[in-house]
Amino acid sequence: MCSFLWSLSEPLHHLHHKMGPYTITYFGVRGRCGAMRIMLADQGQEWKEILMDFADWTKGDLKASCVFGQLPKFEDGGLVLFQSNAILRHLGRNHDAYGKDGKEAARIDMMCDGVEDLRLKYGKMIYQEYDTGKDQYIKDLPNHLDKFEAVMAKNKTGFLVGDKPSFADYSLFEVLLNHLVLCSSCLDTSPSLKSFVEKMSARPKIKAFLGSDAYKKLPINGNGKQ
Ligand SMILES: N[C@@H](CCC(=O)N[C@@H](CS)C(=O)NCC(=O)O)C(=O)O
Repeated sequence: MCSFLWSLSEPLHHLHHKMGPYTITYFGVRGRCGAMRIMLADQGQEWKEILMDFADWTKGDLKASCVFGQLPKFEDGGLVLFQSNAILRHLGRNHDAYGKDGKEAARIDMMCDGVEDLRLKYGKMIYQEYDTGKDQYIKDLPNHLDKFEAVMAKNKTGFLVGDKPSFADYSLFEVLLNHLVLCSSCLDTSPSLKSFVEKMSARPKIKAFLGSDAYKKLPINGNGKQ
């Protein structure tokens, strides 16, 4: 197990410490924490990381204390949360990234669930059928990405819903980064998604985070496939 505090390289007193203290407990991968880490970095929020190695995890003490027996675990002061999308929603509420009203919030939820469907398909391919299913997965990909392209193109602001990033945008952005590693040309026929990824990558705090050792040293997935 190792722990560290993520903050931008600026002196700490220049940061707005808005919420928290936040702690993420997870394995040493991007996995189901990629989106929340990018979101926290972009929001200028510090957080502490506790990275579990699998040997400690299989001893069982932490696992037994987790509501669903799985990580990530997220702590916001005394609030303890599990389920990565519930954590994203909580951060959406805390950091004003959940739409301007109930209707926008409902559409943001819908898009987050759509990203979750893609994340599950991607995870199944990576963990269960990488050798046999990767080529077919890449062939089918335009069919899945088209749906996000249509929403992004229709909204015209560069975000899925409203005119600033919501937690669903961070989740989509992170899943698209992973897909670009899988297939570097996968956004060539999705101009709105391509421009979305370019603009999100260029946001200064995201750029600093994606360029950091803390981010780069973590593999995307637990089995080393990508
Ligand atoms: N739906 C959960 C899935 C959590 C999950 O699958 N966690 C995996 C790692 S990504 C885990 O804890 N595996 C170890 C285990 O099940 O013992 C979420 O989104 O947080």
